[in-house]
Amino acid sequence: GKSSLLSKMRGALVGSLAGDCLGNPFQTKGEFVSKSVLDHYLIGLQDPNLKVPYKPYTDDTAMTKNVVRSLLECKGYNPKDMAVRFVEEYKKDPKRDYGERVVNVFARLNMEGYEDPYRPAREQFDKQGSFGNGAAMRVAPVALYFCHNLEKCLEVAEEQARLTHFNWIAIMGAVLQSSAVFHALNCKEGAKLEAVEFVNKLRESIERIVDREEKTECLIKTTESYQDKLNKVLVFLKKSDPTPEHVADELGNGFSALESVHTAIYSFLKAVKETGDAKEKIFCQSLFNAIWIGGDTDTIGAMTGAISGAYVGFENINSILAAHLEDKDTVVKLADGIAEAVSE
Ligand code: 8NA
Ligand code: MG
Ligand code: MG
Ligand code: MG
Repeated sequence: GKSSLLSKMRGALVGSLAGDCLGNPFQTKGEFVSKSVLDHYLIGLQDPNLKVPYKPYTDDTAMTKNVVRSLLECKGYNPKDMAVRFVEEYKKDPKRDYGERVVNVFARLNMEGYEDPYRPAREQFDKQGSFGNGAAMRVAPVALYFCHNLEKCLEVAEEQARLTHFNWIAIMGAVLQSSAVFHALNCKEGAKLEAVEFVNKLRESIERIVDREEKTECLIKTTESYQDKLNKVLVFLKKSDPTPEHVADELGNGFSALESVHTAIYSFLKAVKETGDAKEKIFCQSLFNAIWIGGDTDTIGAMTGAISGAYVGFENINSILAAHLEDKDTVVKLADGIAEAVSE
């Protein structure tokens, strides 16, 4: 019903915020955090007596908020408006750990006056475009806004990616992540989530996008890599105790979209399996899984949190934990704005 949709939308955006804020302190280059340290951290944040400064968000949330604002203000996708919002947000508040090279796209957009908002991204990296996960990390609101229309969700996920990321790897990552959030949001209440079924839906989304596009060598290669890795997600879900090193090696934990989106999907599905699909446990467990794998923990955390939050709903995200997140109330209001827009 209407209230469950609202709860799932809040869950998705607060979930993404939580993954960003809580994953951020654990970004690593090589070392992994121990299970007990991470457990202690996440359990501690659910203690009502703990007084600590709020956990700040990073680029992931800064951009996600502006995807929402643009969709709401324009009543749909408007490339120029969204590009302007990304740039103005960055100018207002640049110290949010943006990707090293995406800031060059912002500078060129600003300089060129948004005449063609896709051009700066297209010309980056010798016209190969960025393969970073920056287009996937911010895409959750697209799945929320187009929650009744998968075709449109995937199309806008693809288009918004191109504002900053022209490489198929980055675009496909945004498509895959949008599909994961879409299907988590649209899971029927009470129905058990089957990993194989969920992954098959993600495969179909990738194929839908490929069907509409010119079959360049790059697209074919990227698609194969994405589908192969979805297989690996299922293989890893069957393993009893994979080490974080092993998961990082095989599924990835880096800032390429192909090294991170699958890891977020795996972190979510693993939590569903580990908790026996117990909604009140899934969210925290999924963040645990994501952060434990190390590397780009804020972004993999944000993507994992968006999927699992959309699945379990806001009431299954611990409210004491949520109170530690910078700007949580703003994010809740943005989710409510989308819920209102889609029910009109
Ligand atoms: P991006 O487009 O700058 O790409 C991220 C990184 O990937 C950059 O260092 C690029 O140089 C590299 N890269 C991307 N495409 C190519 C290519 N075709 N050839 C060679 N190198 C390439 O930024 P983004 O928006 O995709 O980045 C998202 C990630 O960066 C997220 O993890 C986000 O949180 C942020 N991040 C920031 C920091 C920080 O401390 N500033 C640390 C980690 C991640
Ligand atoms: Mg970040
Ligand atoms: Mg960061
Ligand atoms: Mg990151």
